[in-house]
Amino acid sequence: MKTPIYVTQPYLPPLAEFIPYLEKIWENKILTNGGPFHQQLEKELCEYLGVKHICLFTNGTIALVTALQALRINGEVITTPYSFVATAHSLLWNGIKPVFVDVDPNTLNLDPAKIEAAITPHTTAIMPVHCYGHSCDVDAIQKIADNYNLKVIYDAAHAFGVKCHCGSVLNHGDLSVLSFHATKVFNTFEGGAIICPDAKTKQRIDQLKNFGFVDEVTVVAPGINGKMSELNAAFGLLQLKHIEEALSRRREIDASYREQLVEVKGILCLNGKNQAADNHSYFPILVQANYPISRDELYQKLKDHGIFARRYFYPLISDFPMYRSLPSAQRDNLPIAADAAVRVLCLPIYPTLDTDQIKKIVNVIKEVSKQ
Ligand code: T4K
Repeated sequence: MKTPIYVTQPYLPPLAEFIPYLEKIWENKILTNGGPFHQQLEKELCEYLGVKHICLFTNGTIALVTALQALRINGEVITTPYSFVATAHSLLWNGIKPVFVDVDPNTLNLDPAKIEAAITPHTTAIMPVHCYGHSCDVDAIQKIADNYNLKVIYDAAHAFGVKCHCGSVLNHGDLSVLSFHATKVFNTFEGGAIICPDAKTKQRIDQLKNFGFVDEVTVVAPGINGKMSELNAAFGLLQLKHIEEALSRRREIDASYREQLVEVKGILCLNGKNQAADNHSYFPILVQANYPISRDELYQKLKDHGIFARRYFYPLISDFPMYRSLPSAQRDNLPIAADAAVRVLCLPIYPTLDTDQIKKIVNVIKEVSKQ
């Protein structure tokens, strides 16, 4: 029996280290509603990430939905088709029309050069994604937002710990949204967060994630229940103690793939351009036309060897039934994203992936290239 190798595996610290946290919860009987672990995790994450304020959530999707509510976004929002469906779904949940704009061929992030042409009198915001933890062109996007008086909400689900030229990438835009899902670099089983620049915005977001309550008898908005529980927050605190070793192992795996794949014709390894700190959350490769088989054939070949690489992000969001009739979803509007979606393959990367497993994955890719 071959042991399957998945695209990722959650980082789990030694179980014994989690017991004291559970004992504390059993002792004080606070399970949720902004308890002590929730507060401590907010504080420690602000310090670790280098951000001013953070609001913890049950997951990244509810955080995205709430971020849009917090800034009272409506009308049309410019976004990328090349992401996980939650990005655009958060717009539909708010009754907002997504307007898809094509991506940059080098980063596969929203192409700032194509944003202006998509702006209409109904546009209120831009929602870019730091895809794979590779930073968007934050300066160019901000310039456009300033010129047209638009808000910017970054879907930073992949960008935990990523730094660009001026510190944490999470400080750009009006808000940034993180995911702490099991498959992410930093996980709390399920979880998410909104990074915000000032205490007033944090207060509004904290109200919105708690039904809109201000106090026992005052409700100021039709809020949702998006609070992170004490169990998840406690796990996050423990994860944070191990984050450096997890990131450093990811860095080694990334370097090892690059070194071994550099000479394989037709395989292009994507990377974050000029970032001050990467998190190596994914290892995306593009299968080019001069590789002997197609991306889907390579995906299948790896699967036959028990290697479950994933086609993130295929299909494009704009191809799903609830989006495909939008004018901006049409193929001729999104040629770069459409091409990337049929070429990309995310190879397994996670801290416990060992050298032999990496070799096995690389060998399948190399063997094909010798055909
Ligand atoms: N924005 C962006 C750009 C996102 O990528 C995401 C989530 C969001 C927003 C929304 O954030 P959340 O609401 O999820 O916090 C996964 C994740 O479910 C999803 O969180 C993530 N993006 C997306 C890119 O990937 P799937 O359908 O690929 O997950 P799944 O269950 O197939 O897992 C992939 C592999 O991971 C499995 O083959 C095995 C391994 N795995 C997975 C889980 C859940 C484990 O080993 N243990 C586990 O518990 O969506």
